[in-house]
Amino acid sequence: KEVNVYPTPQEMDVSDKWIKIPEKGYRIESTETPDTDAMNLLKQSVPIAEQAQQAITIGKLDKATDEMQRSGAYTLTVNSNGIHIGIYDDRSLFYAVQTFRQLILEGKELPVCLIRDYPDIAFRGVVEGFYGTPWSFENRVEQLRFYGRMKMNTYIFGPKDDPYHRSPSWRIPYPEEQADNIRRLVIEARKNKVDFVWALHPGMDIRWNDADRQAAIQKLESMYGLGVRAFAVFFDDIEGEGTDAYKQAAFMNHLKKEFVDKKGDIQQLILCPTEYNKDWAKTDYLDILGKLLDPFIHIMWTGDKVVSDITCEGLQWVNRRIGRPCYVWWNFPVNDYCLAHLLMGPVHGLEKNTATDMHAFVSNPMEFAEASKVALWSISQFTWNMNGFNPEEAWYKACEALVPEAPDAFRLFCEHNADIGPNTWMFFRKESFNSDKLLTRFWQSLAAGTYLEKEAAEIINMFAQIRKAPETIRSSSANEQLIKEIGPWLTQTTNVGEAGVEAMKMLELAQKKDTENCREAYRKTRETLETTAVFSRPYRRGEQDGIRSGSQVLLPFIRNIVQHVENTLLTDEKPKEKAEVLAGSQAFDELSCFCEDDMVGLTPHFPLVTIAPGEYFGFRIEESKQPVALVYDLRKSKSKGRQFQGSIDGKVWFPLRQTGKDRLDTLRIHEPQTRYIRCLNKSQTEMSIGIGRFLVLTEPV
Ligand code: LTM
Repeated sequence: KEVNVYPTPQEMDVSDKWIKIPEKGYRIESTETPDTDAMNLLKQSVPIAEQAQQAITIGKLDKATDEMQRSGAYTLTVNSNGIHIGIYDDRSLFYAVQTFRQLILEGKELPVCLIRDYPDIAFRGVVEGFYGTPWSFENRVEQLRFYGRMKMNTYIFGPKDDPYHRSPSWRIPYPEEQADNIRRLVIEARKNKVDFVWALHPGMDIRWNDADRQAAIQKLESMYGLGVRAFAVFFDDIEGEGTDAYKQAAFMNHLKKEFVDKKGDIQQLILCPTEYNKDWAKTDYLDILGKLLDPFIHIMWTGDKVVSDITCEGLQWVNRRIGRPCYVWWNFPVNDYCLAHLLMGPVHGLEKNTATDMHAFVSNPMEFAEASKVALWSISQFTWNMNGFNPEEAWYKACEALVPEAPDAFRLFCEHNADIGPNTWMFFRKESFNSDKLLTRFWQSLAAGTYLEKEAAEIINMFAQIRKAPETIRSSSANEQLIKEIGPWLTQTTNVGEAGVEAMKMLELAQKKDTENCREAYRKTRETLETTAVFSRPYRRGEQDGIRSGSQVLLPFIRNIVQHVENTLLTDEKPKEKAEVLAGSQAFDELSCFCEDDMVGLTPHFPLVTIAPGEYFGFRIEESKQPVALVYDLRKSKSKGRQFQGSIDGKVWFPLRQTGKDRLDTLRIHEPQTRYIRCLNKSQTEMSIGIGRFLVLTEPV
């Protein structure tokens, strides 16, 4: 008989004795008026009857040590005399019942146990703060229920693409239907003991005057009217007037004095600063906030970079400057900067000794609410009980909780959909972590001249399982929302599995020197790889470069196998020429190219470099490929004087459509014979550029 409670309680002493839940159930004896939501939950778990012999007693915690004086702290004792729950507040009873529910075995038995439990971090949860399609009302209701179950107590509403959250419509109240949805969400949040925090994002067009101060208070008033009792103001990702630290501090203090203090029942007031990570904090901005901001106001922080690990050292650095423990906004598993990827892997990169260095920890998720639960599950464990958190174990359990009908298939899917791909933040997460050793050993041996037969059989079997997993998930999971969200990646994972199976068959034939059949298998492998590639086309927004699965380990392995066969048996299939960097500036001497089945590009070069007038960087595409579109993301690059050009022969250049001021965009390439692509400094002055992404999507000729 196993006892599993999530998040893992701080102290749990479980004996091997089990007691039967009495048929008549329990009567309740409470010194407090017990929380109604917790009681409803309890009634769903065991029969409650006034006449029952056995009692569930509920009382205030006595001898409450510091950690037991935190909202949500509880004790739970189960023995043959009955059940006792010790509570600090209403949240405590709700959480005790959540734990109690997990102890019950098949509705009949309970282990004799003693649990003493409390959160490591006071405020834990989610900031819906991504760019992209905001979560639906239904998604949010389900999330709030999930947070209740996982003992997370904070949900911050701040989706970048909600017009009433951000400039220019932040001054306008929500239309009736949306307002009503928020009202209902606040009620749902309350039922689940979650603080619903509504965030305002006024920085793009705020004027630091009475009218806008008034407009902000009026907007908060309208949200207060919908039941909201916790607020945030975001000043992230803005430029100009709005970024002034003195003005922001004065504005926030005004909200504190004129709104929060007057209301008297506001739970939280939070600021997301403009310099919200160490990489960007190069001025005295944070010190000013630290000195001037009312201590009631908490300050958000994403870490050393926009997307980065959370370390003790990093948190202490910012805390010294802001004069209070920061409010962590963790940018994981958000994927709005790497839309081709789903981030379904384990949660790594959170240092365990950080509890006292933060006031709160909220995670920014993907626009896919259900899929985000894999990471959120782990985040609930980490924030509740850091020492009890084990990333692999939590991930393993999360997959089971989300797709209980086919946990192994879902784990396999998640394992091969964890890579982030090249990104500006150089944030890396391991993918295919259970198969990379086998694949590396096999490939290294093959490259050195030995074909490992037993391992080849294992690998073909592994690819066959990968190919099958998506269908198993689709046909067995009852979670329709999840299937809808991850649908394109399910299809892509099948394609990758198929390409792997074909490649391994081809390699076996190559080993047998069966040229004819090997060539046939080679064609099939290439075709399957092209399916993978075609499927990776941009599909939603400008910066999206497709649907990527298995991009870190599986696809590079398959490509290696194809190249190996081209270099050994099918030498006539070898591509005539390779893609090549064009570096018309010494600054770019270190650039290199990458080639995939459906794209050619420059590997990212994040440090900013200066390019003089007339200088350029770019690349030449292999003859076997036809360019379709240029995708770029150039950090800190000004658009003025910058021109994207194409050429057929490398001598005569023509402009690709010149775009506006976007840092990132996708340009169609209309001339199929284009072989050369570059970005030229056509201006009379130097410009600085960092290359996040500069690549061309291709099709076979
Ligand atoms: O991280 C912050 C404070 N702001 C934005 C988020 O809205 C966005 O989701 C993440 C990830 O791209 N990066 C940001 O800069």
